[in-house]
Amino acid sequence: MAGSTFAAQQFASAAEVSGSSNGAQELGGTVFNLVREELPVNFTGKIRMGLAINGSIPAPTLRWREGDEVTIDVTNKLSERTSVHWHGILLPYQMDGVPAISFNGIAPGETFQYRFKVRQSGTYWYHSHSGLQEIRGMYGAIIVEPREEDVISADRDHVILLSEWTDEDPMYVFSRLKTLGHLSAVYNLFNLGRHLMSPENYRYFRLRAFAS
Ligand SMILES: [Cu+2]
Repeated sequence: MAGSTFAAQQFASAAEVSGSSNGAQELGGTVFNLVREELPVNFTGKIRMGLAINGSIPAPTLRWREGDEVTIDVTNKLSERTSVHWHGILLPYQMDGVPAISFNGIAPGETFQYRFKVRQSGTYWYHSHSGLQEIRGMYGAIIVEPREEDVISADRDHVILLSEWTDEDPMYVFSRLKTLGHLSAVYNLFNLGRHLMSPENYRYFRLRAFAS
């Protein structure tokens, strides 16, 4: 079908030019070093500066284990402040990573140490909570393995992480969002790029997962 061909081409070309066809690297254990810096990317035929963690967009997948204490050093090599929000993770508020709530963010050149006990299992994600850095690439998956035996067994474990990319300055896109009447979209930053387009340009994706 035309729709699925379009989807395949989009993913293939994006993977080719960004050199990330193998997906994000996976980091496991209890001690992590995450370095944030700019990275030239080419998702559309034009080179733009994205924001990477350890040279990767999406950011590395973090694999934790329920009950472990994890220590995560986040070093900011950007020229602006940054932060990490551990989305959906139960933790002390000082570790939540939202600037202006529990800390001022991580200044350029600074390293902030997050440390907390992992009290749950499942699939989560993390992202920058500073400005619109998330739109420019700062998001990644978290997998927390259960302490006891996993009730769901699988031969292979794959992470599918969907996102959008815009060549526009995310601040410009955000300012336009408010004039388009899609109020709910204001809260859904991942939809920024889509709402610049007219509905007839929307694309729908169907994902199939199977093992052979
Ligand atoms: Cu979040």
